[in-house]
Amino acid sequence: MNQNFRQDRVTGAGDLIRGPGPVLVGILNVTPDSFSDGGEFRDVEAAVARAERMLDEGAHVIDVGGESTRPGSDPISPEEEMRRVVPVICEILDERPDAVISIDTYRARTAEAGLEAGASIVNDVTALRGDGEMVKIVADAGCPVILMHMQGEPKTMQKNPQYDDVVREVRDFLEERADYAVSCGVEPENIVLDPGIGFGKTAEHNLALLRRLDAIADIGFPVLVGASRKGFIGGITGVDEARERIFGTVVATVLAYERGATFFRVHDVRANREALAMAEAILGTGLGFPRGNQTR
Ligand code: HH2
Repeated sequence: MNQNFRQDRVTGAGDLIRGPGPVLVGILNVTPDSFSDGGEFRDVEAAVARAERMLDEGAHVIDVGGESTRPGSDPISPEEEMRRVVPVICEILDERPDAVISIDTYRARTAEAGLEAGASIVNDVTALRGDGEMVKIVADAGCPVILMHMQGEPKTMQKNPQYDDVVREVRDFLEERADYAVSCGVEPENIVLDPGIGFGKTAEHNLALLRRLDAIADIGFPVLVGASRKGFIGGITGVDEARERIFGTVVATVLAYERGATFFRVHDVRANREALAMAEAILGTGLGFPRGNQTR
């Protein structure tokens, strides 16, 4: 166990992911170029205000990212990524010491810096393939990790995504990545799987995965869905402006919940929380949303 990580935080995050009921992960992009909110939360003050608002609206986790992975995006340097995210994590925790923070990065050094600053979950869109050192950071920290499927890399992934059977291939990939993580010392109860909506997938691929999320949930780990405001929702609903794709997003959230997803990475926390509260009530699955902001 790496003692630089704040053990109380990591334990709290583990309890959170193992708890019952849906988990709302609020998106905080500290980037100039994210697809729906790029540039909005670049300075620390604006980013912290956004995080606090999402916590007040019911987010259980704040996912802080310093590099856009939107289709066509270029990577930035690790130094720049750390410069963007570490002060924001520190400042959120100064204001809200109980906040659970995940760090959205595929770089081990950034993950390590984020964990040292007080983040307690690693969200890796490469599912531990992007940086050979990442699995060790996660295993040593004993923290939860989100393993996401992506075909190709952000720069080119939407050019011509191809699958014979998208559900089977994504399922097999995630199962293999979870096995790899466990073989390297990650605790199985710290793993969350994510089909990677919009990452090397056409609208049809995204819809097939959302329709058959039960196949991903059957692997035996909690499932995260990140459909919020994404392009395929714009294509279906005719809403060009990403930040206006709230209605399409909440339908994706609710139907994903019905099919077994329990983590939802969203921009619009309040709308998704209210939709999930209704879904829980109708399905009779709920323990009752809303619960305390950060303690479940
Ligand atoms: N989507 C994005 C970024 N990180 N992480 C997980 N686990 N799952 C996702 O679906 C996911 C993710 C892309 O969305 P966003 O952060 O809003 O935009 P950008 O990459 O342009 O910053």
